[in-house]
Amino acid sequence: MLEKKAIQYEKAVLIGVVNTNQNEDKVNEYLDELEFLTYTAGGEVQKRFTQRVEVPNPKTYIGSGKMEEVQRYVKENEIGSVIFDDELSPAQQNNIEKLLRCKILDRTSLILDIFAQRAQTSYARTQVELAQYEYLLPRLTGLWTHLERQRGGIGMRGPGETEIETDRRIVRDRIALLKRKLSKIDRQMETQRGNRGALVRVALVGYTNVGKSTLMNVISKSDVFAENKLFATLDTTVRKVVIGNLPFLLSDTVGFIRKLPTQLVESFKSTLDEVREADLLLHVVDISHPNFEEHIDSVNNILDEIKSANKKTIMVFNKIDQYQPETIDEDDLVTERTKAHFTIEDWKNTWFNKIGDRALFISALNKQNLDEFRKRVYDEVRDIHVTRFPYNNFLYPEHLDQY
Ligand SMILES: Nc1nc2c(ncn2[C@@H]2O[C@H](COP(=O)(O)OP(=O)(O)OP(=O)(O)O)[C@@H](O)[C@H]2O)c(=O)[nH]1
Ligand SMILES: [Mg+2]
Repeated sequence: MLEKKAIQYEKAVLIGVVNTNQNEDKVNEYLDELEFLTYTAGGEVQKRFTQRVEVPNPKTYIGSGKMEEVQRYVKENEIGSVIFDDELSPAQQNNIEKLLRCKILDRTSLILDIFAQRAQTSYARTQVELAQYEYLLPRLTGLWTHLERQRGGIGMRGPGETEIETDRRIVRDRIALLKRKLSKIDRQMETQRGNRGALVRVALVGYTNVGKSTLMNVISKSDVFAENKLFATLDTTVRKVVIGNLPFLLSDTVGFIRKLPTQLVESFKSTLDEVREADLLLHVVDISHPNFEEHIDSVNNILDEIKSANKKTIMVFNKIDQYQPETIDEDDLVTERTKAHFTIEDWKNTWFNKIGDRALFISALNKQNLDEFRKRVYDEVRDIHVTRFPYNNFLYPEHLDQY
């Protein structure tokens, strides 16, 4: 009989701050996401601490009274990691670690850790390693040295394990080496992309866990890894898809997230080339997520960062099967109707008013509305195709009877 391996989840607590930019509800939403990230990294959240802090304490981020409370809790409950929902300065990280005597992570190091854990190919591993070294460089002095590094777990994967005590010079050399290695792979990939000819290129983009890989799988009948954790996909997969008689290339790539560490955007540049060089973007959105509008903004910001914000885009609202609007009882005259009460029809109208038929509502899982999806993608790809190959226009009849 196969031995069942129990997954050991490491105990963690989360810390977030309330201020004028983020009220209590918002912080809790952010902490929900941080909890999901923690779970993806292998941690189990035992408690959340929040404090109203207008300007973070330069030494310890939160105030000393709150810190004592956290300290007691960490000690009494054998907490392995304390995770902050923001980037800590190297000094803050150092000070807090001395006080709490456990691993201190921030949003950036947690995301880097998940990327390190998930990187499959040597290309992805090299990119993550580079990002981790860039993150570590300003934090080298005394970081984690009083902890047993062998313990491993969250935040301990990747280059930190063996080389944390080495001096900056060695880290800088390593960064230079990784950059050289990456630029060599980049050149190879560029050639590969060049070999694909002039086929129209379509890229799936979107927040993490919205269903990009699931959609890729149903559209291209391929088998890309999809699961209900964050950052299931780190590499780019490209498939040739044929709708009707029209072939094009469809790529699925790494998902985005709010405050995606800049080190990652930087080192994943060439993975993101697939997006940068695409003719058409399919921006996939999880409409069942309460924060989906904010997710759209985060994705648009990153697209802007990689100079792809002005591309032709179809908004694909996915997971309509899971969408649950809040309801108001008929005799309830007090509750105000907000966007949370919108039905799918309301959202359709809102987006159709905004961008016309460049908004689509589907369920990749239940295969709802996929024919309309195929038709829309077909029409867009065809438009691009005929401008590129004006002379074989006749191959692509206006009306398709079947896909
Ligand atoms: N209910 C529902 N779940 C879906 C739908 N599409 C995808 N999912 C689920 O959402 C989760 C994430 O799907 P993925 O396809 O891995 O998402 P992704 O956007 O590729 O995620 P990353 O690669 O992590 O960025 C999986 O558990 C899917 O089964 C849908 O239409 N409805
Ligand atoms: Mg994916």
